[in-house]
Amino acid sequence: MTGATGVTAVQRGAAGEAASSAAGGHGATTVHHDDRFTLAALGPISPAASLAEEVRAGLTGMPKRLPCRFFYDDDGSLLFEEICELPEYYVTRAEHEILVAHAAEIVAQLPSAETGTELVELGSGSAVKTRLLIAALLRRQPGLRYVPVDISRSAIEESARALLKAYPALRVDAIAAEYEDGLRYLANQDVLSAPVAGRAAGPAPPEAPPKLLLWLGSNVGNLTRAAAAAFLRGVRARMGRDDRLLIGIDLRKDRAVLEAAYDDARGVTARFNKNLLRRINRELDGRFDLDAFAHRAIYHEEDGRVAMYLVSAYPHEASIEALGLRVPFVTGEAIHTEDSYKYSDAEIRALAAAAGFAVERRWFDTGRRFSENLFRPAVQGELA
Ligand code: AVI
Repeated sequence: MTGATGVTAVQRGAAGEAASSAAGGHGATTVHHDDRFTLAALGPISPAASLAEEVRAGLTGMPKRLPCRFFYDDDGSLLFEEICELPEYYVTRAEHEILVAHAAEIVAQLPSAETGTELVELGSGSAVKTRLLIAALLRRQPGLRYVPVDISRSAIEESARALLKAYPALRVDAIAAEYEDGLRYLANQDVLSAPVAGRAAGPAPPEAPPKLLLWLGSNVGNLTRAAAAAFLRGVRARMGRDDRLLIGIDLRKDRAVLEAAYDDARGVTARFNKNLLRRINRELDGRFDLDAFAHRAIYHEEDGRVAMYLVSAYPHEASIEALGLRVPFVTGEAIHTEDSYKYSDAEIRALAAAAGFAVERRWFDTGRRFSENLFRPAVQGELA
């Protein structure tokens, strides 16, 4: 187990909580809670476009679209948690089933290391499923360092508190940041490898324990296939030979099952989708009438993608006062709000190869709806 936290020194603040800034040259703010928990809140290095910019571009373009990353304000995050409990939304349950059945096997598959493995999670959220892997790792090593990377600082703090209470041998060094900023920060702190152009699997920093990186929940599905491969190439460039990536990927299946999963009988997903308009009303002084739009989920089978739309029920105009914008809609006109890509086995192998990984092992739920995939950095020549 490493004792190093990878974050810079802290100064005691008046409230008894410690705070520092400019860790690792990233303008990071570190809040040190106690000797088993640190949190580095990173300012974005290259800030993503703001809601205002995306709304202007997306609603003045043709066809109209809004990016799905804006679903997740506080209300949207709560609605997403509700979605995860819905009978139709099998994704969360299927992945949970896999981890309950196979966490021990997954952990046994990792290269053994005297130092013990460290766990790095992208998009940890409430970390419910992660507990199964934490428990499995702690059965084979005396202590564990867990590094969750999530944009929501409050979600990280809440889940870290619960995990530290449940597992006395755990330490948590959390990072509140966008994934890519978090990964860059970890490389700068020598937790992950720094990418070197043209290198196969980068040498791990000296004496760094091997990492198990987690990217669960089929979050990869909300990227286009090309963007998913590009993002994973960046992750791979920061992994050492003995590091592994466990990635949860939803599988292609019947249209009826998929469309119900994204258009549930209770209308929770519809509210989640319309929350985008509510958010524009609230944050940009928008005048969207939510009843003028219907929620639609359509499986585009050829692309293997469930697309969500908000469809105008009749001709009307919505204004967004903060942008000085009037947005006209004709009957049936759609705003495209999300794609959720589903993968075949061949598409998962192709994704891994395109990102410089080999698929080491895979696990499925009993209904074979979802897959958990252990990727390892491919060695030079392996993918040729
Ligand atoms: C977060 N993401 C993986 C979800 C999905 O299944 O694509 C988001 C979601 N959208 C509607 N329901 C769930």
